[in-house]
Amino acid sequence: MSNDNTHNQIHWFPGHMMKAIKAIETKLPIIDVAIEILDARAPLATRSTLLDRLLEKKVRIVVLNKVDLADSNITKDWVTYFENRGCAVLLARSLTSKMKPQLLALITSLMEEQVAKQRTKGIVNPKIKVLIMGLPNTGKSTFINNLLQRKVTQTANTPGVTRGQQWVKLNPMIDLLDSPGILPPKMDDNRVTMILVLIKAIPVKHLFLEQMANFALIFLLTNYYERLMKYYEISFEVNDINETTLLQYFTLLAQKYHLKVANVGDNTHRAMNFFINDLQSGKLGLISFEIAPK
Ligand SMILES: Nc1nc2c(ncn2[C@@H]2O[C@H](COP(=O)(O)OP(=O)(O)OP(=O)(O)O)[C@@H](O)[C@H]2O)c(=O)[nH]1
Ligand SMILES: [Mg+2]
Repeated sequence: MSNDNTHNQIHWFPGHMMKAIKAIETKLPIIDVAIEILDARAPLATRSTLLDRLLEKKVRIVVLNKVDLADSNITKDWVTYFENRGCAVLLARSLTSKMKPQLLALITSLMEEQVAKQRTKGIVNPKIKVLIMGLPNTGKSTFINNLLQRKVTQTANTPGVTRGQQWVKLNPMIDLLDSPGILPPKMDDNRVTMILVLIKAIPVKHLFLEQMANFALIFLLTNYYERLMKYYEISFEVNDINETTLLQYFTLLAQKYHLKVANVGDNTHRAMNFFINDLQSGKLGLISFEIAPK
């Protein structure tokens, strides 16, 4: 597999992202709680450590979102992983389950002391300001809409939808700040880049298709072999994974599903897109891309 061009290919750090980071930085002095929305399928790849130092003194909550797409056995280990590192963890299915009661209970218990302190200082109605942050497309805006049970922020399955910050009132005490997705300025790790493209935190570039499809196929052959075999019923000798055998697999996939186009060379490209779509839409089952380190 050739990784040579990766560094030239990923330069996705648009101007609005730099602005987003600066905007968060300027708001931090008034923030009490920072909620990091991570994709449950790839919690480390979607964790930005960029603001870690600035967030040291804040109460922090990790939301593992999209658990409805992730491998539940693996998700369990991630909960332990983050809890062992002193983070409060919330599992979220932001499209389908109401998250407000759980989040309110968590914020109330984590902020109990601070709120009591404010009251003793004579503040009758203490306020809690909560920052919602995370990589593009992890579901920040959907999570907020879920909490409010109405569409207060715009959402879509492409990265970079939210462009500006927006305050939303959760209850008389708690204000939430939705912010645009932030990415680390450089992505040196090819594996992380591929995962981020597959979960749509980074937009797909045409250049990537083959690299992305090969990465995804090798990942499934290695981690979800039986499921892959059962779904497409196309055999693959796992001891013999190389560029030729991978391409052969996509050729067979194109044949099996009659993915014909006039230009013969494009058949495999159609098969690659088809395969990636199946993976992203959950047809290949619940999949996690990262396993929690012990
Ligand atoms: N299956 C599933 N999809 C989700 C979940 N939460 C969000 N989504 C989908 O993920 C996509 C991105 O959601 P957004 O809320 O726009 O993400 P965002 O983090 O605000 O994205 P940016 O504003 O671009 O940074 C949308 O297609 C949502 O429907 C979830 O828990 N499960
Ligand atoms: Mg958004």
